[in-house]
Amino acid sequence: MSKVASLEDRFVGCLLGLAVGDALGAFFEGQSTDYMTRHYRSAADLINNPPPGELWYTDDTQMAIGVARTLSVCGAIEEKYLCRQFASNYDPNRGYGGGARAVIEAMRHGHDHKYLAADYFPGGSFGNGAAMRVAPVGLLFRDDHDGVWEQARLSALPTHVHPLGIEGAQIVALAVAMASSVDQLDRGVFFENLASRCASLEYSGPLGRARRLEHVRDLGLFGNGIEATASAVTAIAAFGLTPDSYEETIGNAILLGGDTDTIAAMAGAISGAYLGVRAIPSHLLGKLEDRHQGRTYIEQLAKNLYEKYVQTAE
Ligand code: F2R
Ligand code: MG
Ligand code: MG
Repeated sequence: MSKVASLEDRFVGCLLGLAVGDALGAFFEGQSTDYMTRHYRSAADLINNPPPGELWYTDDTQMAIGVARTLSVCGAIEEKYLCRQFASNYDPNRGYGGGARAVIEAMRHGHDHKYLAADYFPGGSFGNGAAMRVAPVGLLFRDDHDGVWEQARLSALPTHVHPLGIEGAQIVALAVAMASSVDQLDRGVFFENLASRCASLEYSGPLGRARRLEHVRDLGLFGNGIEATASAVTAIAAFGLTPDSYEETIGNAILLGGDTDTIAAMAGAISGAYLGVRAIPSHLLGKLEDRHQGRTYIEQLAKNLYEKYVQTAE
């Protein structure tokens, strides 16, 4: 399929695609695969019959807003500015992971958050919290894959110092960068570029298998958990399976159950970066919350990030 999305539409599609995937997935976070398949016949069934009421986003979008704002103001990850964003945006009702919550609360109270990030879990967190928020890095550094890799690492460090937590963020950021840069996805090149950058077999192995994925029934083999290794490749694989459909990509991700908001947030960001904002169903976009830092704010933030990209590229 040849697409007509402008680059600005892709920036907006990425951030709103993340928010809609997160907010729709949030209704089902923690449900089993069986529960999902008992209630929905297919991805289309879920997308066409979302739960009633507003789509309220979670920590995934709230932290991605902090990353996007840092990049649009600073032009790169600046640790202190990023931590201030995480701390000032923080709303504990948005469903944060336990380690992330402890680290951000330490930031808010001026305590030693770096110590907590390193020691709350042995070796640091390998949760998917760095991967779920990293998409804006892939957008701003889309022309520089080394830059994507390094900036994604820097964006992870305030909360996720474990190598697997960091590398999960790096592959999602690179997937966004590549998706935003091609009109026709070459799955072989896409997955090969991702796998060849990875230091860990935990990622390079599944990415190699995701390249050959043909049927949605096998998507769950990549995992549906809260660990970065059980979710980042899953999201990328969901996109690779149905690159021409935002609906199918996030619908299939959510039907897996488990960490539905986060897998759909990551898959939705990659899909939105590829297809542009018009690929997001308007009935879902219309239901996305639009108060403080809601839909209108996120759209403007994506446009600001695009402006920063244009200035940097000149
Ligand atoms: N936390 C949730 N969902 C559960 C509750 C939501 C509920 N609906 C509510 O409203 O309260 N979702 C969010 O958390 C995930 C991102 O988590 P993040 O930011 O990575 O946090 P954390 O705490 O660092 O890691 C998450 C879990 O991973 C395990 N873990 C991580 N590192 C570990 C290590 N070194 N050793 C052992 N376990 C480790 C722990 O179980 C952590 O709690 C997203 O799903 C987001 O949506
Ligand atoms: Mg969440
Ligand atoms: Mg989650």
